[in-house]
Amino acid sequence: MSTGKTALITGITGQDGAYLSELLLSKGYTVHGIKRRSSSFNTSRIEHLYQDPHVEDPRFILHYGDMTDSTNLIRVVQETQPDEIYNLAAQSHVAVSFETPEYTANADAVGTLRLLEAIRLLKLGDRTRFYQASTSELYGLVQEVPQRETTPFYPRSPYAAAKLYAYWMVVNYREAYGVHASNGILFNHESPLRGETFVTRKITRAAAAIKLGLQDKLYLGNLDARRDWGHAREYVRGMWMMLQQDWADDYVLATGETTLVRDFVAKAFDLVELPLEWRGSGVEEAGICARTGRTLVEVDPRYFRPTEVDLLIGDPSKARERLGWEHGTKWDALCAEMVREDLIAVAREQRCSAE
Ligand code: NDP
Ligand code: GDR
Repeated sequence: MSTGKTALITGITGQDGAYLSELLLSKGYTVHGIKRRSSSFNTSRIEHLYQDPHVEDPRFILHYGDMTDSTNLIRVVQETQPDEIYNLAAQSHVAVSFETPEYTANADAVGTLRLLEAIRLLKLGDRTRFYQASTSELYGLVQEVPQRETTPFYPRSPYAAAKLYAYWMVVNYREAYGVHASNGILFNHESPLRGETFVTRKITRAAAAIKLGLQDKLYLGNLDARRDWGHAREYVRGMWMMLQQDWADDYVLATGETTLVRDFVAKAFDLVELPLEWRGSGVEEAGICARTGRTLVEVDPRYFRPTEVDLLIGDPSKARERLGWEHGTKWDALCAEMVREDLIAVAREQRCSAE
């Protein structure tokens, strides 16, 4: 049943866009999403939500667009007149941002400004609430642990620097024009829908593929980085909660627990019954299967970043106290869910290629 509320989601085809769409549809929203034109399908995460546009009063509607195209964004905002905009679109891969710094700035930094300007130009400031997908990458070089809303920022990548600009534009539009605009400073959140080149999914997919005999080895970069990993489904609920408050504000969403990349790898391989022993150190480090003696994990310096974020651990107290937000899934349960889903997905691909 419709609540009459309308949301516009940029980045609807991504991990968070898919979970947020499900959440808002379940709450009776009409959901509009901006998707990029692509030469191959980019809607696999939201296919189950697709509605034939010919049905009467569709509640899930996609529009072509791009964060680098102001006129497109203004037109879509004007046509949809959203009560809530969730700006999730971004070139979101930190390592890729070192290769494409200018594009990352255009999409992630100026793209956010374009949307805020659309709200201002269309005089929607009294109606439209705005959520910005800010990030724990803003903290970068460790200044304080755990990191909270008041911790100073020190971005360590073109991605983080672009997100820093977006963060401050959100604060500025809130203060200068009274826009109900909030930053969610979200720590890493993962799921079976996570992109396959982010480290958790790369690991769980490789563990499944090695177990099923489709891959020999997993190559990784820095195994010593620590991340605060939560479940994406729980984090999109926090995004929605921020926009239901009377006053816009900025909130950290995190679990408060941090884990080494190396430990996530070990857990995933344990789950597929290929327990690892670590040998060597630095670029020589390798994960050897304790049962067979086979080398399953190697370090490849190609995956090192020019500047790294060594330690992320967030303090979600403000979100807990003011929003009532809680996370439920711990990193090892998250890892288990991802491995389970990847075993199913890889086995399905194996069957298809055999047919
Ligand atoms: P994904 O990479 O899974 O999704 C990014 C989305 O943005 C995709 O829909 C992508 O489209 C779209 N997109 C990329 N560039 C453009 C562009 N130029 N114009 C329009 N759309 C574009 O990211 P997540 O879902 O994981 O993250 C959502 C947001 O939250 C991102 O802004 C990310 O930076 C931020 N974030 C993520 C965290 C996490 O741990 N997941 C933590 C903190 C912040 P396509 O499918 O065509 O590529
Ligand atoms: P991150 O996530 O950079 O934290 O950004 P990612 O999973 O890419 O890296 C996490 C850590 O793992 C190390 N690492 C590797 N990373 C990748 N991708 N591939 C590897 O082979 C590999 N080996 C080791 C990385 O060096 C890093 O330390 C994510 C994104 O979703 C951002 O958009 C978001 O803002 C932040 O999380 C919070």
